[in-house]
Amino acid sequence: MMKGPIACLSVLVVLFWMCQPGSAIVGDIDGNSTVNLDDLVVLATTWLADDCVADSWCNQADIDQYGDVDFVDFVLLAEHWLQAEPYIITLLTSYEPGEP
Ligand SMILES: [Ca+2]
Ligand SMILES: [Ca+2]
Repeated sequence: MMKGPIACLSVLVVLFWMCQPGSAIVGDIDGNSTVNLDDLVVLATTWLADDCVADSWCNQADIDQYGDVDFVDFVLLAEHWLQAEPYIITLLTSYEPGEP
């Protein structure tokens, strides 16, 4: 079991990670910590949109944030296909106060 400064540093790293908006995985369009078919569906429904703007970026499907959803975004998603954040990060970031 970790104790002392290393344990405190580990807690700070996890808290810092939790405070970051959205998923850290490129291609995780829906922000559920996994790059899978759900993200591909979002990309497909906005395919070839060319009016993507800041904040929404066409429902985050404009992964490279160049203003359109095209093959570059598809390649970025494909490069990270089936990647997932470690379970502990998913568990901590999905916690809702009041849950057991
Ligand atoms: Ca996802
Ligand atoms: Ca794009």
